[in-house]
Amino acid sequence: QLNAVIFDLDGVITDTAEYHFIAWKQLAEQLGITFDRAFNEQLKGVSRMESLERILALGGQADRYTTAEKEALAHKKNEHYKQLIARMTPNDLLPGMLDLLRELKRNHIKIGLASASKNAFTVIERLGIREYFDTIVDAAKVQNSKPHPEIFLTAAEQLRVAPSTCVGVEDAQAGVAAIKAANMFAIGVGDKEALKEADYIVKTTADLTYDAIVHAFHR
Ligand code: B16
Ligand code: MG
Repeated sequence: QLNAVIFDLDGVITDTAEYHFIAWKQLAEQLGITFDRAFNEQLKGVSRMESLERILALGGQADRYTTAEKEALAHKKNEHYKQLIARMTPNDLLPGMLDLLRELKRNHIKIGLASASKNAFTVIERLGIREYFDTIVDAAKVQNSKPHPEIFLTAAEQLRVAPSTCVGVEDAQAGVAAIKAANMFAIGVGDKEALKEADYIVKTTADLTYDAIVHAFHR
């Protein structure tokens, strides 16, 4: 029986990856590091500090800064990111997502959020979908980042449902791995090759309908 659907945020509900990209790119340029969209793909689902480490490593600057300096750099990126997301509106919801949330509610399926972003609350508020979520678990509430299952397990616990009755939805490989490790049914949104660990894959959120989820889960 399907009791809950637990969503990742960035790349599933909305495309904040673009804003992360703009903010990291500006910081990287100030440090003399250039990176492109292809590299940005590798930052999806990865925490803020780990993203910074990867960018510094890309520029051959892995050992150049102290921990305090790195925290200041990450803070600077986040301030820019916060400016960008402050302008988000319900129009920034990915195709079909509002319908899906409505359908889940109508069918009494619980809805959770499991996001590696510390800005998850703000984004959900800006998108105007706070009311749909029965629980929101973000990076500030867990010790271990994806692919560790903690964030998905915490969401299931707060929803008071068994993990095996949950569907998790992710766009990142580490996220799909986290869902599988939590013993949930994993739906991947995006590239078949990259997300091959998922139990069911859709190309875009437009294909992520309530019926498709229920069918896949009971197959
Ligand atoms: P913040 P998700 C992740 O969110 C993003 O995919 C990733 O690119 C970002 O670095 C991470 O959140 C941390 O975000 O700096 O706002 O705490 O995909 O797990 O919803
Ligand atoms: Mg994501």
